[in-house]
Amino acid sequence: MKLKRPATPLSVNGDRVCAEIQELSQFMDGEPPGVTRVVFTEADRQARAWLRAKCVNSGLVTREDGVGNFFARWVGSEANTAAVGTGSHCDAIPNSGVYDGTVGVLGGLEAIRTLQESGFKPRRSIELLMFTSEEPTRFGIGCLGSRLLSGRADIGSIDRLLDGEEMSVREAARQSGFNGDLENVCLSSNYYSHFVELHIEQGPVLECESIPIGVVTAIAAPAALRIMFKGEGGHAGTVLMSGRHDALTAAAELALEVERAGRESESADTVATTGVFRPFPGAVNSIPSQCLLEIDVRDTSEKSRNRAVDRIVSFAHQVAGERGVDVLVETINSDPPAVCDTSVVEAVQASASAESLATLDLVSRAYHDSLFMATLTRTGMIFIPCRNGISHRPEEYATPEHICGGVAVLARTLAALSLSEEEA
Ligand code: HGY
Ligand code: MN
Ligand code: MN
Repeated sequence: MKLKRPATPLSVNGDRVCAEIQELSQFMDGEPPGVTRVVFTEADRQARAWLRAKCVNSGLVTREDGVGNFFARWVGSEANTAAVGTGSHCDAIPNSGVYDGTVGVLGGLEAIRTLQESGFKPRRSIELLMFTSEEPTRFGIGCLGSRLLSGRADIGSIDRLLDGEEMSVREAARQSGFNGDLENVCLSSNYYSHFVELHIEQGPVLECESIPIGVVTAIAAPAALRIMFKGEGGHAGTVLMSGRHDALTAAAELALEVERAGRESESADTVATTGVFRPFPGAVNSIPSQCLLEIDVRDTSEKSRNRAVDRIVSFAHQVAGERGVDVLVETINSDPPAVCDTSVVEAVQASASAESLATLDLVSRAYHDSLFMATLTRTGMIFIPCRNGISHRPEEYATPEHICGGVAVLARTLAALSLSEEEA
């Protein structure tokens, strides 16, 4: 597809966008240096208000849906044709970094302002999104907002999700000023013609190869399990070893099997992690009567991912039988991988060459809201390097130069897609 290129030269205001990324990080729960910003907390509400004001100041038309997905639209000359979307998330897992998600939200705003300031006139509207709850921190499932928005979420199962205080998604959304109407979050299939997300790579490849722009070709398939072992518990001093049904030791065996399932997979892309391990009651002189594990399994191939999941689940039942404990297995999510759309991939590559920036095609091992936007419209992602590939940690860092390069490529891509004739 030949894309018309915006004729105008672009200059990104790097000081502005980098200052805003730092400014946004001040809205946090907990203490620095790590950033924690859980969905629908006070820090999240402050960050949303701050972003909304920025977008209104840039002349964008803003709105929020029932679950808090935020939209800021630069209306194009053909306001009724399918728009071009860009954006990411601002929520942050506990004790994490400044750049995960925010580079895509504030980089998207900067790309729009760069185009505005260059005199570019969009044909299709260009719309910035900030998705609600990309991280699984509060409700246990990732990409909550984009799942609903793309129609990939079963509303009944979303209604059954409860946070640590037994609060539902709807109730928490209402407490943050949204109407909690989940039924009307889903967008029609012709709402967007394309979607592009700018994000830090969250891995080491671009930095190792000294390449400033990653062109994402696919997004790995994530699955998450919640497994609860229930034993008898009892007094640590009076219950002899032979009579024990210890939930924690069963869980410990499973956690090591999770690691083996990742390591021994026939696919080098399989990763398996026990991220949550919670014994109960957690007293030194009490044999754990329960132990909860939350397990994250991914691969670029859904088949390999499912093979690892099946191995973990059957081991859980086996070890429960051997140790005389009960086990409950729940699948939190099991999502297919996404393949990025060739027209968006081409647009990103052409934009990077217009900026004389080298590119590398790569697969995203992290999941993103683009995983679900890809089920709604033509979708692609632009990665920039992050230092030592570190993410989800306070040391997460992206240089101003790489941020500006990513924004410039995003701006050109949005401009080109806004002028494209491709139907939604
Ligand atoms: O877990 C992920 O892949 C994303 O960073 N939420
Ligand atoms: Mn993340
Ligand atoms: Mn992210």
